[in-house]
Amino acid sequence: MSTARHPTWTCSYRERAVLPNTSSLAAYLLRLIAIKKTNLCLSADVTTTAELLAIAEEVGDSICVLKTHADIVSDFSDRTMKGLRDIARRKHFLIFEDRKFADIGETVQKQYTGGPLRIARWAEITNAHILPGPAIVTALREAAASTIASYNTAVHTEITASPPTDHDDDHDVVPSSTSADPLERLDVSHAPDRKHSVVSISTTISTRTESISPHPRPDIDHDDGADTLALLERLGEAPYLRSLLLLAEMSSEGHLLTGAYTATCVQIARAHRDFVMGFIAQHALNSEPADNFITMSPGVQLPPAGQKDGKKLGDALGQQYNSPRKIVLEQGCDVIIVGRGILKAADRREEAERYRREGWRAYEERVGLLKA
Ligand code: S5P
Repeated sequence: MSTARHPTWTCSYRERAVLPNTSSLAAYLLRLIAIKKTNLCLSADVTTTAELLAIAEEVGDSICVLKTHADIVSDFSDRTMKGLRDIARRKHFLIFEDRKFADIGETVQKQYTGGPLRIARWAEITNAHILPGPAIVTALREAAASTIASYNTAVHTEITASPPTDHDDDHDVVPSSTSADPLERLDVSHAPDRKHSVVSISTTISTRTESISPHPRPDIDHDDGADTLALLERLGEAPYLRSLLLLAEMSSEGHLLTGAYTATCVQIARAHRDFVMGFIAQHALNSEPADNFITMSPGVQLPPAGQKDGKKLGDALGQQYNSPRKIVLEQGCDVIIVGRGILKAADRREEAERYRREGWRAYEERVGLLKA
């Protein structure tokens, strides 16, 4: 597969945000990456809510995406979802639930929206194998659309209080919420002990749908000297939209996602550009002029600080590691996914920064912003 010279290879993340065929969520992510100067995704493979929220808080400033395995979190609950969403909003990153769906359409819809995890509700990104055929994508897209339709509403809560009474202190102040985050809005409707007799609530509902014609954002896309915080402020919250990554290659030794399988994966993605943001793969897979898929790559590790790249790294269970430089500069991938490389470090914040710097430098070198 000849992918090395595709134009996206040398395009900046900012330039790619405005290419045709870029969904709003992909454009948001590309701008987020450009503003925070990070193409690092943390794979937060921890087993309790406390650990998950702690690591998100600790490295949130250094990442563009936080990847979860919700099914290994022993006490996963609404508190986990809300906590994660809250940190994602404050620290500006997207959430990717690494669910690796691989069943028939009817089943994946239920797995995506229901059960104890309700993934579609809190994770902007998830992923799927194409083993069952292309209907897995249409099924997940349909489920995402209905989740968006039920939650992505602009809720205007208007309070009409009766004339003041002696019991005014009993009136809660009900916050008016127009947050893009349904978990936030749910809180408003569940506020305790509301005095229903004196409060009337009117709700306006509107829905947004995903578009693959990116909207120009001159306030972000042109350098006017604004600093990172100001740009993040302008970027705003992530839109309440959903996107899918297809597993086109794996990092593990002897995996079967090769050749014709990988090529079929790309074809399926092209038929669903509004929903499929890109791939989990070890190489960039853009090859047709209209392609602007984002490749996220796991199996990334650095040798300990101070040591040079040496022998090939791996674990005892088939995982194979490459350096950020190899993955981004030589293989043209867009986001590096790092788990144990950061999770096992003594200073995880500092280690995340080391990976961020390496990944960013490799990107700058690839697109010609930095000389080798
Ligand atoms: O091919 C793959 C695809 C994925 S999503 N290889 C992977 O390792 N992953 C995931 O990336 C894996 O499930 C794990 O969550 C993470 C890699 O973790 P690490 O500790 O090896 O960096």
